[in-house]
Amino acid sequence: MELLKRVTHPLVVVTNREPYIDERTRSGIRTIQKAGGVVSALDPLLQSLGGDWVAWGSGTADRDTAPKGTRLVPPKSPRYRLHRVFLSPEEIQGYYTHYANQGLWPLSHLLIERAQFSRDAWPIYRSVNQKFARRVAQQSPPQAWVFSHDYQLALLPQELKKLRPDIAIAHFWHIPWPTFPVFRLCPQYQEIVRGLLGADILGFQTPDDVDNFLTAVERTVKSALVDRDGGDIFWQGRTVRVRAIPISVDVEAIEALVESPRIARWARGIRRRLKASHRYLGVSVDRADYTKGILPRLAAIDAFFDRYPEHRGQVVFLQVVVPTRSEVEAYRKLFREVEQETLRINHRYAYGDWKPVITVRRAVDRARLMGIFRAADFALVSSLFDGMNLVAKEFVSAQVDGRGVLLLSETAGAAVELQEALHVSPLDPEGLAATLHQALTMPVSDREARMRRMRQQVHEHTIYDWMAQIFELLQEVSETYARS
Ligand code: GDG
Repeated sequence: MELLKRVTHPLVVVTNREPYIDERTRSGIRTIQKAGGVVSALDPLLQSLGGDWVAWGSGTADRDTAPKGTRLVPPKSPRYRLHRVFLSPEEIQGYYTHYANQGLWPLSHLLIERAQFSRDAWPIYRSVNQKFARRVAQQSPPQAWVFSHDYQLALLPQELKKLRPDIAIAHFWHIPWPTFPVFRLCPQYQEIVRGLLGADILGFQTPDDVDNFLTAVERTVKSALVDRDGGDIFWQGRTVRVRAIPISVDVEAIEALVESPRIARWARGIRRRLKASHRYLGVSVDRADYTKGILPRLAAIDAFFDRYPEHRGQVVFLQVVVPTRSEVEAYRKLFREVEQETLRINHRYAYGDWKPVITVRRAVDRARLMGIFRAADFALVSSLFDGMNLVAKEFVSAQVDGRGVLLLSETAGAAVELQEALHVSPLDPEGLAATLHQALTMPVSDREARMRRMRQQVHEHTIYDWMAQIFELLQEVSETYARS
């Protein structure tokens, strides 16, 4: 892998969630591998390079398999070290459930009224970030490269820099960075900004996120010098490089998956059945999160069948809704509401053997999911706000036959790059319904041309290009350190 050559220092990855979770089951301990985009890209890299990964040990058997926190992974053919940070129930509540998921998450997605910052949660968030920093400092070889992630660990860069100034730190913020008047609503906004400035490289998904962050720094840290054009911040004798580095997917791995005989056969089977009944398949896949706009999307589907009755009996809409963060009431409520809405729509329109909406309420095997993306005629991504949205890029990657249409919220980060998608406003059900009608009646040549251009885009900007950009910047930082 070309990428391997770019990693010239020992690599330490830090995420909230661990790549391998050990769970206690009736038949013994089972290791589950997380299948998110970041994990599935970084895991093979660490498997080739060796190295260290620090994460919260959240599995029920994590303490059994690694009493001191460290174990070798993957379990069957160990290639790198996974260091688990164990958290008490109070720490989980304060750090994860409250401060990160009920505070920073909704605020960063501009859902101000959902954001709650309890006084008690903040010191816990801070101390868990310090705990992570101590663990990373302990495990990192001299002059290591640390690649840390996201809003759960906003204070980690600063805490780590204090302990280990020799380490080059790249921190990637996966979710949107809101405008300053919104971000200022976080009672600890100054601490969060300063916490992140401990990094040498700060990666965001879009140029707007970078802009918003630079403004937050200008307004918060008066002694910092901000070069808006270059994206560099000079502060306390250091340079922080702030860049838009949009995350992507492993397009070739997805293509290989959907072209594998088993999945290709399965996708063909779906298509044959659809053709036999003259039907189109639409798909959407989300964690059951209020930022993903699932309820407004269902309202749009309702409007679609109401406005365009000619599509009744012809279009089947498959939505995969994966339970997530069920410790937060808002998430449990949403899950119930999606179910009720689906029932209502199906009750209103279904007839004979046709049901307009099929909901799968659990995680689907990744290979099959990609097979569904290949077979689908259109995908509907209608997030209210989204840092990027990998589903949009996965759908494009899986469309090896090149005929599907992507309807994509213009407020998802992915819309910046996927210009040939049909952009929709997530809060305009009528407009979304009209765009859906347009997608289904568009000439095939038009659909193919759009998909071709989007496929070219994902081929030119893969997850490996994303990592390569981070590593290139880390190299720059290490060279500067070596000179000073
Ligand atoms: C955050 C940001 C940003 C979903 N259901 C199943 C399943 N998935 C996989 C998808 C995709 C991933 O989970 C979801 O990624 P998204 O990007 O759509 O959304 P978030 O989880 O909110 O991620 C987001 C991302 O970080 C990366 O920077 O794009 O904006 O919010 O890979 O395919 N995978 C399987 N079964 C499922 O049922 N196997």
